[in-house]
Amino acid sequence: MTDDDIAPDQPPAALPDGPTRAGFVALIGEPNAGKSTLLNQMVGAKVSIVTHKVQTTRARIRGIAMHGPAQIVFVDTPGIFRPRRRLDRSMVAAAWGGASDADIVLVLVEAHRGLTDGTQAILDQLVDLGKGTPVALIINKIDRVKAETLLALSQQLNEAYPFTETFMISAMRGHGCQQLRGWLARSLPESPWLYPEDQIADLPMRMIAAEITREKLTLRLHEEIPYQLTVETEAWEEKDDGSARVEQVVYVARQGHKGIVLGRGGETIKAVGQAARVELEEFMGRRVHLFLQVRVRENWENEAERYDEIGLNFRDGDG
Ligand SMILES: Nc1nc2c(ncn2[C@@H]2O[C@H](COP(=O)(O)OP(=O)(O)OP(=O)(O)O)[C@@H](O)[C@H]2O)c(=O)[nH]1
Ligand SMILES: [Mg+2]
Repeated sequence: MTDDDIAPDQPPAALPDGPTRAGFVALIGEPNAGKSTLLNQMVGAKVSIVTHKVQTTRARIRGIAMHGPAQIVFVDTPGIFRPRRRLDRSMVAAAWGGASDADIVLVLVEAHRGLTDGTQAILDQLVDLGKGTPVALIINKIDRVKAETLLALSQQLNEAYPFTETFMISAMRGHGCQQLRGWLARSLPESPWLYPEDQIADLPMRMIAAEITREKLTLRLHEEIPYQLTVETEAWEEKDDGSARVEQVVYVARQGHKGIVLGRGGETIKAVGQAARVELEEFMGRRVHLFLQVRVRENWENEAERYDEIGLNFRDGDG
């Protein structure tokens, strides 16, 4: 058994004798760096959606991990990039908000891409944030490169920014994650725990459900369509038999997108609904009846209510 083989479902430990620690650890980095994958790995459950496409995460998502006397609250954030649309600006603002509210910041960099212009821009802006928060470098996806390249990359990145600590990990495979977790647990401030110790996420269930559906849509749809839709849970009804009846709306920006999301004879939306339902049932541990509807709403990206629903600040998007 390696350090990383710790079962996520082990029984809760007895209350520790020493002081408890707790705090927020923000994950920031370019889109696709693996922030959500790392959060899920740390929490031991899929709390934040993951796809191979950039700009998957849209808002701040908290996942909670216990480590001995420490409660580590991971804050997943949208990738940081040069924003063009209102939605982009709100997303990037949410990411920086996550960083500035955190006790510890983790900057994720992809091992095979190294110090990109995008990462350099993030480091430049981190310097401006300058408030003495520990910032650790996380070189992720080490499974994609030869070990010999990592030392030079670490040196180059540490010359670009005075990181408190450097970790080389594979968020997907879990390599290096136990060391990172241990360091975080030791570095957080002494504090009472912020959540009940069996809580793993801080996001309403209807939002988690909408995110799961958006993940399935993003995986199935191409080009700009995933970026121009949003999903909301409109109704949630608990049934007597213990199941839940969940109604969701997919807002698309163009009439033409509606047909694509539905697919021929409705086959695309049907497959999306099925995949989302299976995952939601797994997450909740009970049966779900999921109903999806697609509505055209050309201007959803300029409606404050849509932003509220996904936990973004509409005003942050003011150009
Ligand atoms: N090979 C490899 N792939 C990884 C690793 N970590 C994440 N990935 C993959 O990288 C892609 C992006 O992962 P995400 O976790 O969605 O990345 P993100 O930083 O949250 O992306 P945004 O939400 O778009 O900002 C997915 O296809 C992951 O499976 C890793 O350690 N190794
Ligand atoms: Mg993400």
